[in-house]
Amino acid sequence: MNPENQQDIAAHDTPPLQAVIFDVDGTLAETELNGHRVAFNRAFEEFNIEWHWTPELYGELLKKTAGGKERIRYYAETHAPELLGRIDLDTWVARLHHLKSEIYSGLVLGGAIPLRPGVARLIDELRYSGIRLAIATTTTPSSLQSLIMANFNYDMMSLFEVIGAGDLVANKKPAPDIYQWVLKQMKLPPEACLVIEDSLLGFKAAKATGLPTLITVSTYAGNYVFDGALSVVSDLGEPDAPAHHIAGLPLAGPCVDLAQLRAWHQQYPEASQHKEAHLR
Ligand code: XBP
Ligand code: MG
Repeated sequence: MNPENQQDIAAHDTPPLQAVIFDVDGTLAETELNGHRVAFNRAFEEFNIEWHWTPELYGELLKKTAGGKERIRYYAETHAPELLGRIDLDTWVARLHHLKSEIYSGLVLGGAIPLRPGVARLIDELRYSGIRLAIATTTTPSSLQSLIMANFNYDMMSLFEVIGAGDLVANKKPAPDIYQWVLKQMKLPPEACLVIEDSLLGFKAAKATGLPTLITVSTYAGNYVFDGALSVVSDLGEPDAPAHHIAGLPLAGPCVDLAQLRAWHQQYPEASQHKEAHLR
């Protein structure tokens, strides 16, 4: 098929871009290393538990589990199985995680976690262009609220029309549940949306929902293959701090803007099937 025909079919098949759905951790900000990880460790100290999650160990845990309570439970299962016999295990995990979330909020409200390059710029442009905005994250709503309060002039409810967060769904990423929940609230088909994700677990969740996905690789993303992503870039970029293209459809300018998102989106689903979308 010649490229012109291919473009015609893609343009015909793909509805116009109506909504952008953002992941949070690793996508809006690098929250894991100096935010969540530090908060977990401080909570362990306050609970007198001799656990310490080093940057390397935390990276391994991120590959296995999304969700803070799930991460604590996974670590208990693999490193402290004696804890599993506690009759109050669920309450204990919930209390520990609640403390961790309070500590995390304190860190981000203190300014410890800035947004990644281009995030505020792109969100502003999308808002003013009438693109609908949503969140799909495993993070606890109070932690998200703190991150937004610390970094935006708006509260999260006025920035995002739909917020899929925390324990709203039974199965966290890589299960598609949170993305399916968001689409249901927005009454949109997946092809009318574009997701921005940073990790393999998040990408799997979006892909399983049939959502066109841009990857902005985060610190903990690792050397993964994001097979089927529209494009893979280092970050969203700023005019004076260009993003780097890594794989998939090319990045036309120094940064990701609405015109670029629309151009990529119009090439879905063909783009999602080509085998170029690999991290090199
Ligand atoms: C992020 C996570 C979260 C955070 C902690 O995944 O896995 O669990 O590490 O959040 P994603 P909570 O970016 O795919 O949403 O402790 O609030 O659960
Ligand atoms: Mg993420």
